[in-house]
Amino acid sequence: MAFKERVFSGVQPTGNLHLGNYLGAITKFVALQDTYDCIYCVVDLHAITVWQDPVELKRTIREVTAAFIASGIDPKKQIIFNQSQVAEHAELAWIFNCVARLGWLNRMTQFKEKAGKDRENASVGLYAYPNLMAADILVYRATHVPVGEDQKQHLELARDISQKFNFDFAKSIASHGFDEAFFPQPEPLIQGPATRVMSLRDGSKKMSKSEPSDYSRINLTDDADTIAQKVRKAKTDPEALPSEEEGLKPRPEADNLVGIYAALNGTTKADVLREFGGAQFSSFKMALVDLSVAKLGPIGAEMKKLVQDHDYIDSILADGSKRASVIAGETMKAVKDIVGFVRS
Ligand code: AQP
Repeated sequence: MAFKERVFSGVQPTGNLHLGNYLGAITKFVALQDTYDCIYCVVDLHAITVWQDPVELKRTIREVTAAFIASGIDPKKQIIFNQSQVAEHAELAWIFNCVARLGWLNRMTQFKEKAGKDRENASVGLYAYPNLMAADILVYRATHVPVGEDQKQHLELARDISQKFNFDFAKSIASHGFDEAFFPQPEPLIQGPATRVMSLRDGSKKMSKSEPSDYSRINLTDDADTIAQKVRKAKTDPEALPSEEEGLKPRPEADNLVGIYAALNGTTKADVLREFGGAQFSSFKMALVDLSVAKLGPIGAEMKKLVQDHDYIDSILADGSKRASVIAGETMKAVKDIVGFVRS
């Protein structure tokens, strides 16, 4: 059976959305809506794998929704919803908890990084996070998943879970009229010059919502002055920019800023170096400020406006959840039959 092509991806409502989330994920979401049916999810169940203040969580769920819309995702054409409103995500995740192997989860580097030294004190949810992510994707039998580079390993795990489910239940799948694999092998879409945007303070660390220093990231809601300050203070080295990409290799901070410029401008690092090769950082940073403000300013302003309108945002999430539930419900019915549950 050929699978219907469908895009799924999610963003956690865990704090300030930043340039990494925007370039690594959200801009891709926007581009893909022209060619695919897309489902974009505010993954609030993932968010609570680490403690979230309930009042703040509600705010950030609405803020991520506002970011999707302000960036250009059409909520009428595509589905935008929050994960906790579609119970099938958690239901399928349980089944995947029974399919995935401990050894697979033990290899997940994100758990190791996030749990840190205090592993015993991490939530079980944080450990099982990749199984829920597999369920998010596969409950829609999605075929394409745009994500940043940091999610590559989790995507590979989703593919392993899909394959093992199809293998373990092959007979039952066939007996229920599915002549091939029940779940697809979801393809990660990780492309372009900014699949891993690094901290502005340290070119070896990913730009991240949970990094304590706000100067490490550009938030989507930062105003022009704040963006300018952060770019000006971004760590660099004393050399001029190289003319060839090869010259960026030993210079992570320069590489990062060039990648950000290229992604914001819709070009490549090579194009940026053709224009700025030999320039000092002072002049390159000025150009980067102008570009960042021009691209992010209108999105931040629209987000701030949209997020005030709870009724509008909540109606988008309610409508999206209803439409998502129809697809997820169909998958879960079939999964229950395949697994051998009795249902009425
Ligand atoms: N620095 C990044 N560069 C490129 N892509 C990134 N993404 C995140 N950081 C970068 C991509 O954004 C999407 C949503 O991410 P998420 O909210 O689900 O969680 P995350 O990857 O854990 O993001 P953060 O900001 O780093 O959060 P914390 O600090 O809580 O860990 C994903 O597609 C992700 O790849």
